[in-house]
Amino acid sequence: MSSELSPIDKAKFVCAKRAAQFVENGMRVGLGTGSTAAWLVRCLGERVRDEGLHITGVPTSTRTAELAREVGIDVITLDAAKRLDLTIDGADEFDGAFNLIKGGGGALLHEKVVATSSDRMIVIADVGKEVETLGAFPLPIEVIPFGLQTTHALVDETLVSMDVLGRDSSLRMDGDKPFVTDEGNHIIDLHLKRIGDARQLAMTLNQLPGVVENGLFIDICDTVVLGFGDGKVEV
Ligand code: ABF
Repeated sequence: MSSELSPIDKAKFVCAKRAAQFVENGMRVGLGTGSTAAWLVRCLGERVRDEGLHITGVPTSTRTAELAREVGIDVITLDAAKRLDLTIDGADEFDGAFNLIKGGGGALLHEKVVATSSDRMIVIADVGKEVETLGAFPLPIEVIPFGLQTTHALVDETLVSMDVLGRDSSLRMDGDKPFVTDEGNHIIDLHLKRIGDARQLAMTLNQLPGVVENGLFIDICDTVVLGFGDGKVEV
């Protein structure tokens, strides 16, 4: 299958396939969202079918839940699973300390709740996601619909005092309407270019009323499985 793929898809496929090997029989596994995580779910489905692997999956989005069921993975809620052995998910950016920007796909809230309920988090990423300093990728924050414009203005004001290079922000749209998350919230993307102190920014953003969560994952991921366009994988 991998020989017909473009280099970027091959990179996503090979890291997902390698990461699927971390999953053992009986595990409760958090299943990420995005195109790389979709490869993971398909690879796990193959193991369920071909090796009789038995796992229960906790999906981080309705999209992932549908795909997991399609490929034969038992799906349960996080509350039913309580604690997870492992979460495997994609990312938009990761740095040398394995801190991440996530949420380009709009599922950051469920992704963070699931990842932090897991004994470990493995990120699967193509090599283009590796950065020296986070921030080139717009940082998503999830905000409640009530007082959306007021919260947006408060976020903009707050950015003025933060150690970042850019300070633009935009409400994520889906056609001519604001994008709606699985929790019925909206997303504001922060165009910061370079985030000097990611830990401080994450804490500050989450203290703003109206902000539910931000896409910075600090000290959550312990392993990155990196895929390259020529099919090479690094763990
Ligand atoms: C999710 O999918 C995210 O949090 C991240 O935004 C995105 C990565 O997408 P892809 O794997 O399609 O590049 O994991």
